[in-house]
Amino acid sequence: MQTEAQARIGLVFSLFDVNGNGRVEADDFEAMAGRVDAVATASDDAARARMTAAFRGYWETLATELDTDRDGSVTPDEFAACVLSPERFEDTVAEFAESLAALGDPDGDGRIERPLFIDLMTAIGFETANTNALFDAFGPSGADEVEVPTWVEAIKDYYRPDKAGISGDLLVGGTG
Ligand SMILES: [Ca+2]
Ligand SMILES: [Ca+2]
Ligand SMILES: [Ca+2]
Repeated sequence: MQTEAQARIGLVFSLFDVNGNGRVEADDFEAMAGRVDAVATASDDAARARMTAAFRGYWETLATELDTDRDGSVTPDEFAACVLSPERFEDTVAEFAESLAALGDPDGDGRIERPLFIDLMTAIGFETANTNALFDAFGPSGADEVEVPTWVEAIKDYYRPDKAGISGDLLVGGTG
C-alpha cells in the first residue's frame, strides 16, 4: 500500500541529507539553500532571501515535529513518522513550494522555462533525466514553459507523504 509514497519519502530523505551522513540536520538545509541560491542569479534579493528562509523554516518544522530524541538531527526512523501527520507540514511545504517556484520565474511572467527548472531541481539534488521527464509531464507550452502554479502544486504533492499516483513519482527512479 502507498508504495510510491514510501519510495518518495526515501528519496526526499536522501535529498535532504545533503552531506550523506545518514541524518537530516540544519547543516544539510544550509547547504541546499546555498546551492539553490547559487543558480538563482536572475532572481532579486528578496526572492532569494525568501527561499533561504523557507529552507530554514523547513528544517525547523522537521526538527520540531520529527526529532523525537531532540539530538538536533532526524534519522530515517524519525523521518518516517511524517506520514502519521502530514497536515503538520502543509504550511511549511506551501511556503517552500511557492518560494522555490518564484525563483523559477525571475521575469515574473507566470511561466517557468525548462533550463532554469532543471538548474533549480538539480541544485536540490534531483537527477537531470527524471527532472526532464517531470517537466514533460507538466505538458509544457510550445515555448517549452510551464505555468508557475503547476509546479507549486507538484511540489506540494511531492512532499505530501499520503499521496500516490502523482506526476512527481517520475522523480523516483527504478520503481518501474
Ligand atoms: Ca546530513
Ligand atoms: Ca533525532
Ligand atoms: Ca518566466
